Amino acid sequence: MWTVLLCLSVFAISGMESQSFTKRHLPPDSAKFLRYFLKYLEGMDGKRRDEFMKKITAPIVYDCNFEQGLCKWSQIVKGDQFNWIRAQGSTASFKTGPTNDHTTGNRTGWYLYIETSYPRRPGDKAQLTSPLISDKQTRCLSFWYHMYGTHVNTLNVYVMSGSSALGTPVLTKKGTQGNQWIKATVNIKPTRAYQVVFEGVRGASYRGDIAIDDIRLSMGPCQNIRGRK
Ligand SMILES: [Ca+2]
Ligand SMILES: [Ca+2]
Repeated sequence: MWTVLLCLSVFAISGMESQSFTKRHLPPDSAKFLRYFLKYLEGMDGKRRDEFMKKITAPIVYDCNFEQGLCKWSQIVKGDQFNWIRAQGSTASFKTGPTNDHTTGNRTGWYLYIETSYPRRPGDKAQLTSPLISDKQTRCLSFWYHMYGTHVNTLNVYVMSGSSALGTPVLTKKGTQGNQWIKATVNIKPTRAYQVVFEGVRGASYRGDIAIDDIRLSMGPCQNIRGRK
């Protein structure tokens, strides 16, 4: 029983990413749980403790809902033709793009999209990259995409490693998928340092907006849960 409670409180604590953690952040009873938890750790042998800590502190390295900005993602400025745009609500054109972001489901939420109106031309590409990830941990890349419009072209995801060439996409979605957010997951099993790159490709007309939201790169393989919203 205590183990479950302690684990739960530590999960909650480890979820407070990038916040400096102090006692005042804890609900009243959690300080007690923490004391028990530390005792519990003391009772473990070294190897078991290391394994346990590894499991419960497995970080979500990049978890971006675009509510505050691009997080650690950045635009590629060389080799593509345009940039992803951070936006709220509907895109500028009728019958293409999402109505709202995925995180909040309302007009206050932000997402990224490619605007395919003039002056964009067929085949123009916009690329977005993660920082270099240099450990060799298996990770699950998950994200939500929205591809709606009569001339939606392609969303590619690459795991670029070892050179500046993008290589073969690890995931490709083509054509309109309806006016809805859809979840995608991809396992990444790196053998060397890599960057994840999202690429939106413009189709034949302005009705080709492609949006992404809630990108996560979490530790461990994907749990294979798909969803729609
Ligand atoms: Ca969002
Ligand atoms: Ca660009």
